[in-house]
Amino acid sequence: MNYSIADVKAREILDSRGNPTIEVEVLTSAGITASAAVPSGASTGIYEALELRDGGKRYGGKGVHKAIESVMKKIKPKITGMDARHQKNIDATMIQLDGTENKSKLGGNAMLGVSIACARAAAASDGQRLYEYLDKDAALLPVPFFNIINGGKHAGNPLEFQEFMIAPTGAKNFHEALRIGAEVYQTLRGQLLKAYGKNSINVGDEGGFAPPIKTPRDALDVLVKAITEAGYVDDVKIALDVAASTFYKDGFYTVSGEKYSTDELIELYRELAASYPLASIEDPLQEEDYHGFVKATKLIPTQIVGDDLFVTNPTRLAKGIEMGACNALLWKVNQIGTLSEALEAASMAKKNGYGVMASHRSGDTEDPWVADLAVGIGCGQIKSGAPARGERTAKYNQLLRIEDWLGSKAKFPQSLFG
Ligand code: 2PG
Ligand code: MG
Repeated sequence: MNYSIADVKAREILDSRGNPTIEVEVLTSAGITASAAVPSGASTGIYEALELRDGGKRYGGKGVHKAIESVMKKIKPKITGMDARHQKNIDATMIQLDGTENKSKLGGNAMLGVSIACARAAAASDGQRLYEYLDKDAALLPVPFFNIINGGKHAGNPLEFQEFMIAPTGAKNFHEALRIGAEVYQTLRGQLLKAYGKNSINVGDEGGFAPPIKTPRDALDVLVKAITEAGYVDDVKIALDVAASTFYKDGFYTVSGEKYSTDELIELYRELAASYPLASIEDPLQEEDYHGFVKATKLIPTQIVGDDLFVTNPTRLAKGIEMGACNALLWKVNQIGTLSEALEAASMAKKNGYGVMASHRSGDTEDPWVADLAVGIGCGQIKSGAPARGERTAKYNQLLRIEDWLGSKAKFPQSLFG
């Protein structure tokens, strides 16, 4: 079997927000073709790998012709002839070629497309699925965290907190978790329609509802009501992605018209954790405040997930581990730009007792590779938005398939959060 890379192609496609993004195709000399589409965030951390965009008039400046040029003119000549299985070499070659801290020369988007497409080509060459290529013994499906109320930069409502998620931690397996999530989502839809009228069932970028709710407590009350009516009080926990950098300014956080210091905001989380079945809080503070995160991790009795703080960057994560900031990593491969570096971050997190939650982006595509990766690394947690909208269900449906393929070997976390 010949694994060498014979050709690389790149094209501009649209993401779920209607913005352009890059899709890369890798062809091996054995005739295997594999592709990967690259997602894109809205609440992007300032330390993320740079998305190379064209500027100018076309697509409001968001075109990706420059990223395509990176792939075709710079990356392709270097990786043609390389063994598609040699992921680390391929990624290291791109990192060297780029030569910048934040992948601004080639573009993190260009590099990620190549990186994932190579992994897929290698897997397909061996007749393997992507998750089993990463680990032939992979069998752990993740608990899904469904973002069913959207706020922040993902919606047009007044909520500052970005994501209100439900996690069916009491489910026996993945398909039951998905069903519970979908039932609560539909129950919530009915309740919102009754309580707030038609406008409240418009959805945000990740498929969650964006009702005209003003405070985090109101949103949490609405969630609890839906979970209760759907009959899953014992099976469903709640999680937040606050994305606090988006409402932080000059030392203060503004929530529902009130200013909070770091300590006051931590106190608010403690109160929320005492009143609601809160299991996980992502980015409770702004992305530069390592010391605040250390305090938050000590004082708040939930999983504390670092997204904009760590940006899936092994160096930033190592600092967090050293200091005791967070106890979980949000794992977004496009934040760092290559599969190898993302795998390094995930294994560093695991080795140090940190949880790992695999994640989509708010601007995503119908490509479900993150579902395979979540199973491949056996992280046990994933967030991919609401159980609705094609680019979100693409990931959940892929997890259903993987569960099916694994058959009796499939496992599901039985004691996530106790
Ligand atoms: C997040 C994500 C995904 P974005 O903050 O975790 O839900 O949003 O892709 O906009 O960064
Ligand atoms: Mg986040």
